[in-house]
Amino acid sequence: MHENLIKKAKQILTENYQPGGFTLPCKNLYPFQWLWDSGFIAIGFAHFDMPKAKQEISTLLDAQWENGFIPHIIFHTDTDTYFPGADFHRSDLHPLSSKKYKSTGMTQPPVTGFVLEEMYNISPDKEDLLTFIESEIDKVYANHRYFYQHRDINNEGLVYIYHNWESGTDNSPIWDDIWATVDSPRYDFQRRDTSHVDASQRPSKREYDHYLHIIEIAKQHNYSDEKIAELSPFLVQDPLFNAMLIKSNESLIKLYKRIGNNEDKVRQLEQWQQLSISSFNSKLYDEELGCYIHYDLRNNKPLRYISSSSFAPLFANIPDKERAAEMVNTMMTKFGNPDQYLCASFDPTSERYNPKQYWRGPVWINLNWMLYKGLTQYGYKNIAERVKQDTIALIEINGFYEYFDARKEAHGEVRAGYGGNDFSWSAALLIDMLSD
Ligand code: 9WN
Repeated sequence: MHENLIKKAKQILTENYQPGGFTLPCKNLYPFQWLWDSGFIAIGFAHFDMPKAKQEISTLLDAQWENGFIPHIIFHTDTDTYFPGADFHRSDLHPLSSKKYKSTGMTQPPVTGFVLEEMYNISPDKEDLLTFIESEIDKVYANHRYFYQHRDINNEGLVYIYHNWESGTDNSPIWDDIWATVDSPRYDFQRRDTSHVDASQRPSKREYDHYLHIIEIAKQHNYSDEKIAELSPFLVQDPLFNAMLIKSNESLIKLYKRIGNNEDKVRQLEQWQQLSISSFNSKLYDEELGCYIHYDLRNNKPLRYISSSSFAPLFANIPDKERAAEMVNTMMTKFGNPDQYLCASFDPTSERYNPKQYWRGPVWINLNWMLYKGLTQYGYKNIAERVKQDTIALIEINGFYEYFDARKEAHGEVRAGYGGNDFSWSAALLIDMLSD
């Protein structure tokens, strides 16, 4: 079943793979290596080309900074078809940045730990994979140590992000509340994304002003974590980001135990994990909304909106069974109407919902993949199956787009897949879902 889809998905990944040992998220639109894309891509490759899956992760970790930080974009080439590029980000300002690669000075959701575990589970040759994991796992551990040392300013086990691009959900309507507090300059710059993709499917010019403004502040202080924590107008505890960290902690614990002789690291990870899960549950859960939400650390207030990130904690085993039931109820009431594909990226009943624009509403395959896994884990087999079938349908009808309209009526006569086409993680994660 779905042989043609799988064949096409493999072809996309193979064609997006680059001589530098990494895979483009999407030709033209995203011409470098991105952190969380690489993780998802490695899971896809693991099913049919393990050497490429390993190479993807090794290249990513090779760009790690001396303090354990892993950047969100690694600029492997000088192409100027993406804005803002290496010359704008200036990772060289940070004293501990990579001397080998130019990169951004911000990160993305820490997926690498659980990606190693997924690769291990997929591989028929466990011994070979364990050898590979042994060679890379300490770098991932160092990355987690970086987060707990530098991004957890209240020592509560919850790390902050200082830029919307760190969230991965770049222009979520949740950030509107933050932008309303920021008086960013109006910059003069030439965008590249809107020459590849219809502007109505991308963030606005004003939003880009904010994005650049935060980077300017960080650069003025050579990307010092302490200064960023003090000065960035955007300082958020994001449930998706923290759930990824927690999920990856869990994977590191399991993998270190399998490798053996790493008791100190296991003990440290377990300590982090305990604090993180307990604070996550006490601080980020909104009883009234029945799901997890973001917390604005800069302005000290919860951001009370429902997005697909609100349900990602299911993937990381964070809620207990009772809470999981509440979350599923919220999800199905707000996002689960039969005339909608699961799962919109933002609350379809909100006035901020936009079904065509990027992270303001469309369905994204990486979030669907996490939800599928999370729902399965908690025993919601039927809803998990619906997420899977919706994912297949969206790709079958439209192609391997970056994001999709959640409204069923929008599909058919016209294409309702948006953003970039032949998008790598859509291909990679479909391969994984279809292998189940
Ligand atoms: C900025 C690469 C990345 C994804 C993000 C997605 C988009 C970049 C952009 O593309 O962000 O990082 O230029 O819009 O929002 O999640 O990692 O696919």
